[in-house]
Formats: sequence, structure tokens, C-alpha cells
Amino acid sequence: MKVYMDNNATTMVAPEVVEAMVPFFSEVYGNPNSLHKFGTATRPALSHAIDQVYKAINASDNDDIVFTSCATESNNWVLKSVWVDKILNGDKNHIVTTEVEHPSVLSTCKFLEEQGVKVTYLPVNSEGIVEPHTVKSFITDKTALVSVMWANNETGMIFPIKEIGEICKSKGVLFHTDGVQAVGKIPVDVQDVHVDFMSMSAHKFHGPKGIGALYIKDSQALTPLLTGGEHMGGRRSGTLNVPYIVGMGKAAEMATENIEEKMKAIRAKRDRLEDALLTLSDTFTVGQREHRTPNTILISIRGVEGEGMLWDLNRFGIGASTGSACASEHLEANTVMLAIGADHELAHTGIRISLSRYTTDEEVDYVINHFKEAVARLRAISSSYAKVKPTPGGEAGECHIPEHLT
Ligand code: C6P
Repeated sequence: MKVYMDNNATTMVAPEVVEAMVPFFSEVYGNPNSLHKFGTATRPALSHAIDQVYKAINASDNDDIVFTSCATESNNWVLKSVWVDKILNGDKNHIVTTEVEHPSVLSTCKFLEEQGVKVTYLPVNSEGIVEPHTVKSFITDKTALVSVMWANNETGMIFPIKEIGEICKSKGVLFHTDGVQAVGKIPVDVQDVHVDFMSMSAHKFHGPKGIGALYIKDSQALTPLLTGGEHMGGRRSGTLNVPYIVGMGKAAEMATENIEEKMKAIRAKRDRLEDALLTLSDTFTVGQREHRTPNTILISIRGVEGEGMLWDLNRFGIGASTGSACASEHLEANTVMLAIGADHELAHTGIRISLSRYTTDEEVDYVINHFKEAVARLRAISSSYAKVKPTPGGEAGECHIPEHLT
């Protein structure tokens, strides 16, 4: 049996999405900017897809949604353009973000720091979220942008975006949110929550990889990252990727219709899985369930190394991760666990399990059984290893657990 439990890394493309995309590869393949019928034939499907994405996040007609190649591009675009518009060509010099953003935000902020921009990386609380009062206390009259994610990819924790948006609005500071892990998982309404910019990625909600979008409130000005043929009104040049835009539209529509019902069904499976895993000794999960996206668990099993668990689960066809997929090749510790105060050893025990609307009860049972067996096996191995070769300077498996995690 193969069980995919890494849906925060990417998702299966829904069959209906593939079906909607297929004609646009070899039947309706014109360039939408061309004036002939091959080109114009693509336009109804494009506008339908754009409408589907607008509806999915409740954007208004005054707003812009610009398609990009991925959320990494959307995040880069906002940060680098605000730097050009408000810092190089304005009187600001400061950006506020958090310690637990995705690397596409953090690395871009590091790049901007090298260019002389002052960046504040806000600490998170014991649940791994940044509190609104913390954001408020770091905004100055030199702050150009606040960038805080809507939901975290490693823990699923949902950030108080509404309150943070209000603070930014009242202070006259631009607000960007990385909405990648929120759109399609929880209700996202950009008319209810004040955000100037929001990044999205289709492959997180059963759309194709290689297509994302940036939501821009009130179509405000933003220096383009890609200049060229003036596509999308000059906001992002490059021939429009019609099949992928069609796929993103369909995926957004499917993920967000009856979202409350979908959330309820996923949450029931996630909670059953989490309850079962928490019966293992010395185990905890990060963040209260009610504050998380309904599909995510970040679990830590004391003394059991995350990578070892992943390999063992992989042998039984179960795909999970230790955190962000882009950090996994470097065998890095879980970044959120580090941010909430765990030491490196403990942060290396984190395992991210992320379900999808396609996860079945049978798959949940399979994971419960194999997870428990894998923990028993790895604990047995490490205790026999500890007998032969005691850890110098300490008890085997000894690590610092912050009080709020015990
Ligand atoms: N996170 C994960 O395993 P792209 O692939 O560029 O469309 O999305 C990047 C991205 C941006 N923001 C957040 C919050 C994300 O979770 C991701 C992708 C994957 O957590 C791969 S590193």
C-alpha cells in the first residue's frame, strides 16, 4: 500500500483538473495575445479561470490577481518590488517578517539585508505563531512592509492575520501574507481580512506545479519582477501558461466549494490519527489543533530521530516529512520547533504529517499501525545502541525540552 501524507509539500492533481487542462496543450494552444482565432480561442477559458480564482478568495473587481510561476516568485516579487518602490525610491528602510516564514521569504529578506535594508524577524510564541501586539511594537515610521504568513507549512498553525492586517492598515504600512498553506485548506476572504498582497500556489490545493498567483488589493502599483512583452497589463511578462492557469482555476474552485464540509471531514481523520499517535509515550504535537489547518500534525517523539522515522515509514510506502520539503535534503532541524525553543536534538525529532481531502480512513489506520511499529523498532535500536556505546557526557537521548513542550 502507498499512503501519501505530505500534502503540505505538494498534492496530487485532481483528475477533474487534469481533464480541464488537457485540451489546452494540443487543441486550443494559441497564444492568448495573438489576434487570430487560435489565440482568441483561449480567452474564454482564461477569463473563466481568473473568475474561479477571484471567487475562491472573494477578491473584488477592483483587485488584481496576477499569475506567476509559483509562490516563491510571488513572495520574491512583493519583497523586491516594495524594496524598489518604497526604500530605493522612497523614504522607508525597514521590513518586518517572522522567524518562521518559508525560505522564499526568509532568503529574500536576507538578500535585502545585504542591500542595506533593515529587517526585523519577529519571534513566535510557544504555539509557533506571532502575536499581533508583537507586530505592532516593531512597526516604525520607516517600515515599508509587514510580511506574515497566513498558515505555517510545518505546523499548520493559523496566524492572527485579521488583527495583523488591521494594525498595518491603521499604521499605513503595506501588508503581505504568504497564503500558500491557507488557500484551499481554510476559508480565505480578502474582503474580510485586510491584506495588500497575498501569495498563492496551485500545487498546494490539487492543482498543477509551476503556477501560482499574487493577489494585489485595489490593483495598486508594484514594480514588475519580470519585464518584457507587457503581458498581464505589464505586471508580469511572459506568455501566459494557459493550461496551468485553467488548472489553477479549476483546482481553486474545487478546493473552496463547500470548504467547511471538506475541513470537517479532513479534521476528523487528522484528529483520529493524532489521538492514536499521542498514545505513544513521550510524544507531543506542536500547537493546539483548533488553531491549525485541519490537515496538519507536527509530532515529536522523544529519542526518535525524524529522518530515521521517515526512512522506516518509507519502507512501508508512507510518505511524510520532517518539515519543509526544501529543507529536507540538508537534513535540517525543524525550523518552527527551533523557533519555539526546542534544542537541535529535539527539533530533529519533528515529523510533519499532512492529509488531504483524498485521504481515506483505511490509509489513516495503515499509518497508525506502521507509525507505532516504526517507533518501537527505532526505540529498540537506539536503546541497544546506547548500551554498547553510551553518549559521552550524558544519558542517551537526553535533550532539552522547553517547559511548555513537556
Ligand atoms: N512549501 C513545504 O514542504 P512554491 O513551491 O514556490 O509554489 O511554494 C513555496 C512555498 C511558499 N510558502 C509556503 C508557506 C510554502 O509552504 C511553500 C512550499 C513546501 O512546506 C515546499 S518547501
